[in-house]
Amino acid sequence: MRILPLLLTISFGSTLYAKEPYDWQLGFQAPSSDVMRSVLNLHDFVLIMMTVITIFVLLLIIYVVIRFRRKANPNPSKRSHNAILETLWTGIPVVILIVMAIPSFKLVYKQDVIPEADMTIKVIGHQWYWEYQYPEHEDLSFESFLIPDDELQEGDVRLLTVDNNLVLPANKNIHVLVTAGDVLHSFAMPSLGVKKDAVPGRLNETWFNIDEPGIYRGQCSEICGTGHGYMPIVIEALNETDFNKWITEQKSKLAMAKNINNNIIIE
Ligand SMILES: [Cu+2]
Repeated sequence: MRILPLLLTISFGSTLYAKEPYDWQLGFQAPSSDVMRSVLNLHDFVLIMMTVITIFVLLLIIYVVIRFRRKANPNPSKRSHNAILETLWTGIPVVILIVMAIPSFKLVYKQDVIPEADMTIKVIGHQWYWEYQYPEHEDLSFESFLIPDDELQEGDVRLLTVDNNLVLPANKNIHVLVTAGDVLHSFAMPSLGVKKDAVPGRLNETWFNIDEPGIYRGQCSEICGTGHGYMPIVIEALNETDFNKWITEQKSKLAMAKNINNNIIIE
């Protein structure tokens, strides 16, 4: 269990495993994918290294300030080189950097290489809403807009609730194609460890595998204009059966809409 969220939970009484930001939150959201757990592990590892190095340097400075002050050391040494010391203070940092680089590259590789996908979803950023397409499901697609403050229902999270959630299956490798229709946006889901730029005229790709069914909230993370703060991303993860049921429902709705349109054209 991560210590910082635990302490914060004790001090502020917030929910530990919220997949959304909570009041007085410091640090990261609870991870809900394997990639995000790896990100947190690397972060914790680097944090420990940083802390140890900073304390070591601080102690060294305190020692030097006291030990070599004018009163304690009236005749300073004339020495200007020390081969052993210089080798050490070059060599040790190199070793530290290598120790940090290995897990770091492993993680970059893990995020970048998309495992065999169970489904593909296409995400398109617009000023200022998201569009989601399910290319494997008869071109099913819909838009997702923020619910404004005056239309929020009990239990809705302000600025993080939308009319149409991005519905996805949990425990599946989801291949995500990201692009934009107008300006730069960024598809970011903190609890899944995903942040991918949405660039007009270009298709970026990423992936995630959601641990368990639930609601996950993210936001556009690339300043894209005045509505940038008003285009949240809400992922609703369902188990396989519920997801298949949802897909079937959406498809029949789509077919009905197509029929109505055709009839109007024929008439
Ligand atoms: Cu934006």
